[in-house]
Amino acid sequence: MSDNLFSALRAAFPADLDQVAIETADGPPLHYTWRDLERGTAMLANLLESLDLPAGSRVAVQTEKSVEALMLYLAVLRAGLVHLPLNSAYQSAEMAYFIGDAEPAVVVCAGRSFGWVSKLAFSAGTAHVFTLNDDRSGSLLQRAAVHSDQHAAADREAGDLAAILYTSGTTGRSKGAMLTHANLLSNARVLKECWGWRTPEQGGDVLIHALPIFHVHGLFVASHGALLNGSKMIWFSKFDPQAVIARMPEATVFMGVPTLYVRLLAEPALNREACRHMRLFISGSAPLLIETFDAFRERSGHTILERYGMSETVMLTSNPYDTTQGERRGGTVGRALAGVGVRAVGEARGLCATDEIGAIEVRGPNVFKGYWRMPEKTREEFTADGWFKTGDVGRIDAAGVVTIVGRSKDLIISGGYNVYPAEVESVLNELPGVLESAVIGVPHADFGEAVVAVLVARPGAAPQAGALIAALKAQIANFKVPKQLFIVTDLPRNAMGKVQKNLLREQHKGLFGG
Ligand code: MCA
Ligand code: AMP
Repeated sequence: MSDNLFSALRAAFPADLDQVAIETADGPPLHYTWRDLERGTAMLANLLESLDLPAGSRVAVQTEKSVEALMLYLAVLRAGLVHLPLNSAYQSAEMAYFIGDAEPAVVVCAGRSFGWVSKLAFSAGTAHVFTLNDDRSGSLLQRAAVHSDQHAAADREAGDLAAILYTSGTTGRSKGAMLTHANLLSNARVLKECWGWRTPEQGGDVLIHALPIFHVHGLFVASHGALLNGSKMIWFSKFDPQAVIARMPEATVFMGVPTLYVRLLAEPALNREACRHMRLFISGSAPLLIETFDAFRERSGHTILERYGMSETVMLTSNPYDTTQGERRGGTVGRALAGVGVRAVGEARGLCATDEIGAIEVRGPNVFKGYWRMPEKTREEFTADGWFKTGDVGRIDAAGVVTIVGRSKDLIISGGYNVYPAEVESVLNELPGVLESAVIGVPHADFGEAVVAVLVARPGAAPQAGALIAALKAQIANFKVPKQLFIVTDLPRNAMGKVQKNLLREQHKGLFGG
């Protein structure tokens, strides 16, 4: 019996394949039935198989969000290949790194980026570059159209790779987290139970899908949740708070990063009546402020369920769905999911006492296989007894409820996207007139944290903030670009010469009313 994740998702499709599986919510509505997903993924999988790729080949995808892009992901699984999703905001230097490191056999990009992406891909040895646009045009679908709509999913073992997700490194290179079919399926099954997904026989669920599909939250947690339950999705290619609220009367489940909740709250239309039909609101990817948690309960009558995870581990903990098992506590991320181990470890590597703050370490069937072609780094991130070091700092109470209080990794989470200061600093330091820089995260009312840069000019140079921002925009994804940039004479340093980012954060904490 094959352990291909696609086969498990396919087995959960409803018996009546002519029901609507996905309805698009922006533009004229398109209705994709379960049969459309079955046939579309078969044709794409047959196209991929016709390329005769070696086992374990990577398929790198940088496109806008579309149902076809989701089908491509499913087809990659179905064909037994490895999916490599990339943020559509990545610029050429970032793409060059990912393509060079992952050496994908196939790259799929938006038609408008074909020129530069194909150049990068072909020079890195990629054999096939296809285009896929969000209006269903492009060479990928054209080529798939001539293939059969029947396809037997490739046999895959539980430990075979299903996807690689790049997470930026705190120092140096971005790391590709290798996730297996079993990592993803075990997690999806646990979440199905934990969040009480209702099968069609139980009245069914309808998910509002408004997150990007190049990260764990939108691609795995949200899509797997609906697919494994045979539930319909209302599909937004971009988050639009007013439009999402307008569709709530037809839906039951919504998943978002905290910024989406902040933006929903800014809409007067968000009220109990609008949320009457909803069953569950889930938040994750970044800390949900208690103010947002409280305001949402007040306005909607719903208590947001916060959970915690990582690209390397998929989901780790969750507040309870069933409130007879405890209340959903704002500011906490709940208990370890079934089968997942979570512990807090102190400075001297001893286990923390109840409520004592320590480094969070985890293990379980959901924990990834290692970093792509980085055995050393992989070893460093696991303890001798096999626990993965998350880089998050937290405490665990007597009931096992986890509270994340900070991070030991120098990481900014802005609107649910991770930004590594070291990466932004290294690009900034190369710009003309810049001697050195420090990049920090400061509270931001909308994004949770915003990126801010403080830099020192080279002697005799007078770099202009506007020009530096423009230069950064050409080199790195827009969400990493500092929202403000300060030019100073010196960076504050401690006796060891290390930049005191805590002082800079304190100095700039009021910038964005966070
Ligand atoms: C957009 N901008 C941002 C961000 N997004 N700036 C900082 N942080 C951001 N997250 C800026 C752009 O650079 C641009 O600026 C301007 O906002 C408008 O861009 P646009 O794309 O139109 O923005 P938007 O549509 O309003 O997007 C905001 C968003 C989006 C909807 C909050 O960022 C988003 O979908 N975030 C979700 C990320 C996510 O799915 N994370 C899950 C990771 P300019 O005009 O100056 O260029 S998975 C994960 O972390 C784990 C494992 C987990 O636990 O889930
Ligand atoms: P990523 O590398 O994108 O997978 O981001 C994973 C990181 O997001 C975790 O290590 C945490 O720092 C953070 N994170 C995810 N969910 C939460 C949450 N509910 N509360 C606080 N931080 C979170």
